[in-house]
Amino acid sequence: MERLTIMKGDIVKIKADAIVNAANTSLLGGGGVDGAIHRAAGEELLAECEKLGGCATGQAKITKGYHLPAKYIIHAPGPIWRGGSRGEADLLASCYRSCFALAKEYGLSSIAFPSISTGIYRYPVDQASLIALQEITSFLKENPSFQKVIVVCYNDETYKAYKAAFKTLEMGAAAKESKKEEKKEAKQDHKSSKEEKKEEKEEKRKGIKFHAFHLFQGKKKDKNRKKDET
Ligand code: AR6
Repeated sequence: MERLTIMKGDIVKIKADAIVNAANTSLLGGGGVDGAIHRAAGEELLAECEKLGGCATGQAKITKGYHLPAKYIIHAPGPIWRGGSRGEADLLASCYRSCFALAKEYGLSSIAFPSISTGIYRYPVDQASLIALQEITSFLKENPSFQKVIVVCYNDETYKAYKAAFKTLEMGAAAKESKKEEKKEAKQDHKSSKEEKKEEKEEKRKGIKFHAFHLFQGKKKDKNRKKDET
């Protein structure tokens, strides 16, 4: 089973242990995916959210899923895009990490994400998708028992951006892997040439010994011959 799925669809229909809501810091609902989740989950969701006291950007809080097929909703306010130099990338990565921390704390094994911050908060989706997938793939790598992460893209543009980002990351990983292999081979070459040199040295040493032995034997014979002559 593929542990990461990128699909087009509506996140409120996804049956997973948790779906993530691209919320705002009040946690009291809004437009976009937040509005859709509150409508589908029902009024009880707002009642629970009112007790949470908001949530900082980059952090996450969890509620029940109420009328959703998902058991839980993890609410994560993403950063508003302000040009990219106001810590947006770190805050967005932190959203994903905070969601995963809650998923682990609650013993969940499947989670669905929307593309946090790339709607009303205007984060460029080509950049946001790379950050999202980087966080997701490294979490999956570090948590082999976690079963499934689904990225639910609401429109074509988002879906294409995530597919492209996935390819970019895959190529990056492949390049890293082949560099590692090259380094390993070079190390082995170096080692074997070292071994060859050692063997050569050993051969030479033996050769010298052999030569010395013969020289010695020759001298001994000469001496004996001289002795006989006298
Ligand atoms: N399923 C999956 N994705 C969806 C859905 C859906 N049903 N509906 C929209 N999207 P946005 P943000 C996509 O604006 O940018 C709210 O008012 C959408 O196409 O929902 O983080 C909050 O209260 C886009 O790709 O969230 C905050 O004030 C992605 O979800 C603010 O918006 C995120 O778009 C948060 O803005």
